[in-house]
Amino acid sequence: MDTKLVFYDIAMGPPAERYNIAVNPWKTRLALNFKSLPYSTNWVQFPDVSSVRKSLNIPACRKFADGTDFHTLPILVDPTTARKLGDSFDIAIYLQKQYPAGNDLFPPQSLDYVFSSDAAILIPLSECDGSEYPEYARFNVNVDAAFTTHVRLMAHGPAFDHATAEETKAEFVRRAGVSCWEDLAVTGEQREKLLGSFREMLGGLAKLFGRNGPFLLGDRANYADLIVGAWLRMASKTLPAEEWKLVRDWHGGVFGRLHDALEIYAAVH
Ligand SMILES: N[C@@H](CCC(=O)N[C@@H](CS)C(=O)NCC(=O)O)C(=O)O
Repeated sequence: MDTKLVFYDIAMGPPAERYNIAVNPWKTRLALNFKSLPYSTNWVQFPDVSSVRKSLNIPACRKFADGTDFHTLPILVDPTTARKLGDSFDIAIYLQKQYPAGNDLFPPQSLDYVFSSDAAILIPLSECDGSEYPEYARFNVNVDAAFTTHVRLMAHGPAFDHATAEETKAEFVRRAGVSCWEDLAVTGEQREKLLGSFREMLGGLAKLFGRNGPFLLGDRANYADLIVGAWLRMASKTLPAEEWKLVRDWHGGVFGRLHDALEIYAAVH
């Protein structure tokens, strides 16, 4: 029997140029590589996420604002234990407990970061089970809220697979309650303002990264670095190049350094 872990990620772009941008699957991929665990990727086209998740009998862990199920990835299946998990934070905890050898995802540390904003989040975020590693759970929720509040900056970035592009765009338009894809673009003064807010938010986060860096605890990464790193991966692929360059350089270059230092855990298997 093949005992490799099976990881479900969202495939963007046409098959020959497939790439991955989704933040929560990125958290899982970084964690799998960080722990040097053998796994294979099952690539799922964006419109197929719901049916794949349902076919594995994994309940939705997220809901749309109207209360209906929002089926998401990542999913991890472990053939050795027959466990199936459908939330990136649960997956990270499982990996640490089931495979404690090697790099530690959750070394004790205080992660004193709280994000608050009046800006609405279009699709509510999941609850994060804080019963284990509560510092990390709270950090995950706050970092997700902080970036999600600015995610419209990244909305027009991805190049979709031609075969599914129209369906994918239509779904984003439906969720946003706008009338066409172009309405989702943030431009001009509105963009400048949102970029300014993004910079300020990142300034708060940058304070947690000590002078030594590149990681929160110095030269060894942990899951909190991977959470931020996953958002940076998504930003790097979806922001216009000149804006990604700004993000890398803001606040003394802390996020460019973090992104680059995590490159060793970003291999796509
Ligand atoms: N709390 C979940 C959230 C997962 C989530 O929101 N996944 C997004 C990608 S980052 C997704 O699958 N989206 C599918 C869609 O938008 O249809 C987790 O951490 O795994």
